Amino acid sequence: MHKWIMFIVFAAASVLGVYLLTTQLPEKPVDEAASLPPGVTLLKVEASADFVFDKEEYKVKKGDKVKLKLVNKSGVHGLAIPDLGIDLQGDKMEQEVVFDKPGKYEMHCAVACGTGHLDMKSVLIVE
Ligand SMILES: [Cu+2]
Repeated sequence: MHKWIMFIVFAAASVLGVYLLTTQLPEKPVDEAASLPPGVTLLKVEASADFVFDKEEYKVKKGDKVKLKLVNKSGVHGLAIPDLGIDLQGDKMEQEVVFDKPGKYEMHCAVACGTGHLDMKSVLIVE
């Protein structure tokens, strides 16, 4: 009799465990910033199928060590900042950059993604 109760408790706990694993864990936001090396900040640029980046301008401070990361929310895009020699696309979607020259840099999509491709632009400001 006692064994049965233990078994049921164990089974219920297992089911609950599996339920929690399958339903809750994937929704947990991953704190990407926490995994960065010390002194490095994350600059995430999100591109979407409407041929836009998520911001019209991105700001960093001179001397900042930044992990620049492009995330394609939908569609296939790239991120190029020609004046800084940055070209993110395909297998290479992130790069560590030290911005040591203040200025305004044009950034644009690096992958011919469709009709709005040529308008897919944004600005990076190094203060
Ligand atoms: Cu494009």
